[in-house]
Amino acid sequence: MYKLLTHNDLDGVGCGILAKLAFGQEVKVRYNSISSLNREIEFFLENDPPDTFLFITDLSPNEENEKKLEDYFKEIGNIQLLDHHKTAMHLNDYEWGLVLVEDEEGNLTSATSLFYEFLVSQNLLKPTNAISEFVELVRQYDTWEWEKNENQKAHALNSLFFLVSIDEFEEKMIERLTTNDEYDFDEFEKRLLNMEEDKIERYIRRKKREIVQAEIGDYFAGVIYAESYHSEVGNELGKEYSHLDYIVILNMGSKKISFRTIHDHVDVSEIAGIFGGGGHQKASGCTLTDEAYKQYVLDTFHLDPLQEDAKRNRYNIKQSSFGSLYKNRNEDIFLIYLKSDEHWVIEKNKVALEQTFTSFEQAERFLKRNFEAWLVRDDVFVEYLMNEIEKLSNKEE
Ligand SMILES: [Mn+2]
Repeated sequence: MYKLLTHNDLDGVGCGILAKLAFGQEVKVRYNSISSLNREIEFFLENDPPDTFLFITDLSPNEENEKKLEDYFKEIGNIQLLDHHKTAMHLNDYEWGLVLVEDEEGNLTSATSLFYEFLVSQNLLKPTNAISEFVELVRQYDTWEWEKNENQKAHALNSLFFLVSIDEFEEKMIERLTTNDEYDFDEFEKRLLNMEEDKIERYIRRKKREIVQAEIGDYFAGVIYAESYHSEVGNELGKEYSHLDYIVILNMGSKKISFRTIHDHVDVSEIAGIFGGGGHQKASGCTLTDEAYKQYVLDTFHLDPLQEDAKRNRYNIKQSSFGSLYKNRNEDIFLIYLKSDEHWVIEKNKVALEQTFTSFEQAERFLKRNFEAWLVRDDVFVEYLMNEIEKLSNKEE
């Protein structure tokens, strides 16, 4: 017999599907949240017969169970853990641990891609085009490579995963992967997925108007409440408010926090680690501890949301030689303009700030981090210019 303890997200369930393709009735699969894994490990160690081979994928045990697994392995063997989370690297010290964040070619791995390679190399699963494509879609979604590759199919696979139950998803995929030569969605799914994409877009649009900015330690964080689409919300808000170092997504119902960043200078697995969580450099999570609650909920509750930059302007645009006009909630007016070569200046209510900047991006980042200002719409900009001209002509008279 085999047993698989894996994560309850797309990547974790991808492993479950591969296990069932490889072992059929001979495998028991349990899908877990990060916190329920340790209970399942303890149950296995105490109750499962010793000829059961245990796989753990996409999740890692706590310190106590790490030791128990090592003791069990020394006595009986029959354990293999496969993971790709940076915060699990220490498990490579064990014979039963294989943690790989990047493969030899420099591609980011996922638990599903690692498990697939493992099963194929052990002759436990025969590779096919359909399975390979499915595994690659899961990998691209999980590592967020789909976005840079514009692989909508990978994103759609995750959307489908959330539209149906895990059981139904598993059943659909196993059927499809055993009968088809290529992986594809059926017509009904395609229509459903189009509607789902629209729904996600509307959800994100709303979240863009609810985010607050908080300075925490050395970083500026954007804090938002969201129950669904965490990766999509984190990514889109990260791009919209790129002056923020990372995005904090609070799910009060499940008392969980997700952290996301689009930047390379921040490691959100370290931030989650402060509260006992973990994950990847750009995506991580933890439970909402008292300490985290104080920092992200209590201390930010009174803050007003940020405002998006105007998007459809023709005149007031960024990096314009005339200057770009910004405003904040106190009705302060800011102008960013190029004074001389590589010498960008910020004027606050007509008075130039002391600091100057070598690029527009740096100036704007400073402005947004310190004053929470947004690019105003063309009509505000034009009104501002008219007033300026009026003042000038009054002076001349
Ligand atoms: Mn994963």
